[in-house]
Amino acid sequence: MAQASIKIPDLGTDAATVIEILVQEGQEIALDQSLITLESAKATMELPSPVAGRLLQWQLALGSEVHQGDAWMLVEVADVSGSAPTPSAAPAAAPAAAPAVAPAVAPAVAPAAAPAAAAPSSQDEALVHAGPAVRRLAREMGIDLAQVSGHGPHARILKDDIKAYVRTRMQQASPAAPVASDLAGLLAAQERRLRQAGEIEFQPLTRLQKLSARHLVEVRAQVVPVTQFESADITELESFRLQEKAGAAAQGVKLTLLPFLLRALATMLRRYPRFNSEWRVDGEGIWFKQGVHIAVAVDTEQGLTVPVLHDVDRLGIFEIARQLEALSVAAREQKLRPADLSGASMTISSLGGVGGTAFTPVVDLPQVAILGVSRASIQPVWDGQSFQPRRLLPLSLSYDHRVIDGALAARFVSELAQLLQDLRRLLL
Ligand code: CAO
Repeated sequence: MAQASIKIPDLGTDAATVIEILVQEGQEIALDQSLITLESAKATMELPSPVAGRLLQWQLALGSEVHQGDAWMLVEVADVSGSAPTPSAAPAAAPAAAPAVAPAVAPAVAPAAAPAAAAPSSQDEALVHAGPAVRRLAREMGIDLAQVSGHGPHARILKDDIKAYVRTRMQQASPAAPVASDLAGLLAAQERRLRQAGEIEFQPLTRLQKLSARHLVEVRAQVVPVTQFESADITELESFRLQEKAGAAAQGVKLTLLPFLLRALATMLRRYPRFNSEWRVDGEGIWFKQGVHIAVAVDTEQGLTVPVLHDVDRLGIFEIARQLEALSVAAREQKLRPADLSGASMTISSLGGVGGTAFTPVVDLPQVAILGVSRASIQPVWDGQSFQPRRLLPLSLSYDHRVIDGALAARFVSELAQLLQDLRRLLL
């Protein structure tokens, strides 16, 4: 028997908040047993135990914000392989849930002041990963480092993260906002203005919605978005799908259009590596990724989540359909695991089941592109002699113009449309 201090693994996201603790100290825990529930900007997920043994002590608390590498728990284990035992337990993560979601504003960059509850605490500051130069810069600019998301290795905060944070705060500080000395003043002014127009009702956001709002604002401050539209003739694809649908159902597979899109997109990511890349945070270059992993936006009661299908380029359509179904059920039941949320090359956001002719999806940093899919419909298409009824699928490709230029994006999406028009091209 040995004691091991277990650290938080890669969560597939910068930070997450502990919203549920499922096991008591002193209890026996099994390998892969869900121990805590976390909520990040991407999803709610359960964190499974990497070891079997007896839980001696939690090293985090309900409401804590945790990152990869933070202390998680002390466990008495028979076999510590795969974990990182340390004789002295690391301190529990600081309870940072409130500052993580509260709109704290650094006085140096915005006219509005931070609420007292979100004032920088020296404990939070001490726990963040940042080098001396970055800490000095933050001090000079009056920025609370605990409020900044790090994008370096192990979520380390870089100078670029500070610059992005400042840009975000400046954009949030709307010049049209009422002048008030504190958040309470801003809230009161907003409510007064709203009441002048009649009855109002306040509805709180879920934690997932608050976190994803914060993430979206960060994305807007960094990505340079452009959207390229295309339509794919899926007449043959749709008749093939309908022909195979009953056979698939007999094997327990729900064969919708999406698995075909995922497979075609995976082929495109192999052919166009730039779409499977990531902007290096210092702005000096681009990282290219090897694996082809595609995230799919899934609508849940708590908000939008984006589980990831891994190695899609190596999977058949039925297997993709099976995994997609399993992931969307897990997302809706809040049973996603960190591995289900990490490593996406690109995202597909399909509104085809809902409607609409086109939209401009938001690139989900650190990815560089996202494919939006709207509802297919039958349209008259000129074949040189007459109009033919063809089923056209609207595609909206948003991309980060820092990494991808317009001609490349246009080529990418038109070749994708060709693939969907004739699936035999997947073999080429
Ligand atoms: N055009 C026409 N029909 C479409 C279509 C499209 N673009 N996309 C799907 N369909 C069809 C499917 O083929 C299926 O048809 P059948 O009933 O004949 O088999 C039907 O619509 C229902 O599909 P579905 O929505 O149940 O399944 P899916 O695989 O297409 O999508 C999932 C799965 C999880 C992505 C979906 O349930 C979902 O959550 N969509 C919302 C995603 C979202 O909110 N995105 C917005 C993000 S930006 O805020």
